[in-house]
Amino acid sequence: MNKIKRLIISWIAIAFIVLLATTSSAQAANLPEAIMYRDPACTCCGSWMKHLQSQGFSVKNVPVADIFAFKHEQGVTDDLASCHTAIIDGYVVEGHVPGDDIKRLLAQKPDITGIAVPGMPVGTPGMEMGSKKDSYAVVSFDKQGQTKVFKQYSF
Ligand SMILES: [Cu+2]
Repeated sequence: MNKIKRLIISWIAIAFIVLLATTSSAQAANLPEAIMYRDPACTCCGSWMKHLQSQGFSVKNVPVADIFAFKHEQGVTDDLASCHTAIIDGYVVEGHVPGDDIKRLLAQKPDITGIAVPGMPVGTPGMEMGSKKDSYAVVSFDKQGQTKVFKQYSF
């Protein structure tokens, strides 16, 4: 009886591992590459990159000498600006945006330039400081300079 029980448990375990492996690889295959442009001296950019990788994105890391000139070229105003600027599937993703919001953006494909977390709020992915968390919003923006709340995080 015990032997059968153990056998069943190991079968379930194996099935679960196979399921996990196939789902995570399928997810990674469906996600477009994130190209992250950042100032060469930025360190929290690397922490955000690790967050994206943990969400299944592959990330290309591109240091840029004049990151603010690059931001302006991408339609990121000074009000929206943060440390890094990523291009993902044609969208601009500015700052410490959570991976889940990027996935929703890619699924919904709205007619906007991109989404941003302006500044560097504490507690955003890559800006963790213990239990400290700022409330913040992920905002969408378009070429006309219109911004809208895409997702509100309140703490
Ligand atoms: Cu940062």
